[in-house]
Amino acid sequence: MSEQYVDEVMALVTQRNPGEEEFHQAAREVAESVAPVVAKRPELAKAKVLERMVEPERQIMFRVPWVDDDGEVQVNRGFRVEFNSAIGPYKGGLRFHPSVYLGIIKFLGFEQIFKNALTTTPIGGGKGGSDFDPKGKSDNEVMRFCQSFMSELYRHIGPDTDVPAGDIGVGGREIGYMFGQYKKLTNTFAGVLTGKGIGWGGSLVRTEATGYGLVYIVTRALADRGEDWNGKRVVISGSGNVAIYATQKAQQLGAKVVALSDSSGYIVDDDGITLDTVKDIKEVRRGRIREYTETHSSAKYTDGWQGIWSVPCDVALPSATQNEIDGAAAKQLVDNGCIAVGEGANMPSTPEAIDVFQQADLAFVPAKAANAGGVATSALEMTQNSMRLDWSFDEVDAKLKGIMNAVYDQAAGAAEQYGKKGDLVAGANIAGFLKVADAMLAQGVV
Ligand code: NDP
Ligand code: 2IT
Repeated sequence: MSEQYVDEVMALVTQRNPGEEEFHQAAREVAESVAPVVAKRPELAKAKVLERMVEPERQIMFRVPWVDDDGEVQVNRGFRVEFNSAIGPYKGGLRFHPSVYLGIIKFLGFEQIFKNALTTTPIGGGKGGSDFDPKGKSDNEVMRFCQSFMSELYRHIGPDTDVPAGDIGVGGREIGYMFGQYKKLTNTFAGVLTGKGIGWGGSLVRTEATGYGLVYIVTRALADRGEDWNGKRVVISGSGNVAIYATQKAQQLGAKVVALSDSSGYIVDDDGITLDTVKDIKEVRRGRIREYTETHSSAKYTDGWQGIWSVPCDVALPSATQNEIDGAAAKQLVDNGCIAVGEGANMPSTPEAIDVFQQADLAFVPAKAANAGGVATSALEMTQNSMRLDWSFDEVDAKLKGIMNAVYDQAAGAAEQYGKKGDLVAGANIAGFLKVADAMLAQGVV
């Protein structure tokens, strides 16, 4: 029954969404994990819960015209996929990257449903973005783009409807420009975006949250094996928001982070990465990771981002983008003695890579659990906006830690309950699915 059910759901997904390979990949993984659960609960099959979940409640695509610094008209495409609102308003980031098309936004929006359910906070799933490339654009160009993007998006979102945030290419600067435009168009000061600046509705810890949360949950996975971070060699891909704050927390807990990357290449510093240098290059100057070697003679730069997985490490935290670890890279990590992998990025491991990790029995914390700290802290920002109160850094950090523990417990608990002890991929998918599925059953066929 299970295999046939997966085939049926996937036939629907592939027919309806031709060419959207990343979405097919994300949907197949969830279908395979939850098929045995649906088999045990016929009411879920009868109500076609998964068949409804793979169809977004609403998809918006729009033109984003803007004028560059040379006076040329540019046209980009904007997206917002409002996937599932069974347990709360649509919630999820916006990605600005030239590779963005509907299939990327759909895989991200689909995964967001289950991730958000795991956070224990009341948020549904959605995602958006554009094929706009912020790299090399002036601040004024980014502002004009963000204003044009929001000139359409504003009519679809709201603090109780849909609350976007950042993702690749969208950080504090972009959220600021979009918030300003939303406020101007609607004449309301609303908690309609998260990741806002401190002092105008933002939450302390939101900037750090995804990276910190990743390290908190991997701490649990390590502890289950009698291990901790002390003295561990850590390789982290990317050098953006997630990678920087994962580095910071891992270092605070005694680990030695030896490698970081960007889409051009990677650096290795066996003395341990000096994070202030990376923050200056990436956050202040918006430069390239290669520049690190200009001030650190102990470091070596290599062209090409894939090579980072050949760097021997105890813990790997892929925190750049989807499908960045393939089967061969996973095998290299395992052969070099890696004992734990935590996915900071969304879907960074291919299905073949996940197979390699699971066969090797290392601690593998999948993205829906591992990077849930960012969106969880976004939900805490929404709470503070509703209360018109600001919590302290320590208060939010303590709540984030509590949530990451709860995410881990739910994923590990569901895995054990459904006969897959230690399989956090199955556990996270099942626990997230059941929370949303039960809400959908209660709310009828809508
Ligand atoms: P940033 O834009 O801050 O940083 C992205 C980093 O990844 C950059 O170093 C970038 O390099 C690199 N990168 C992006 N695309 C590619 C690519 N195709 N190949 C190689 N490297 C690439 O994004 P975030 O740190 O916010 O996001 C990183 C990952 O974490 C994404 O998968 C995102 O979906 C996920 N995530 C983010 C959350 C958040 O709160 N921000 C929450 C949960 C998950 P370059 O500068 O060269 O492009
Ligand atoms: O993938 C993600 O969870 C995010 N990019 C964060 C989403 C959010 O709403 O904070």
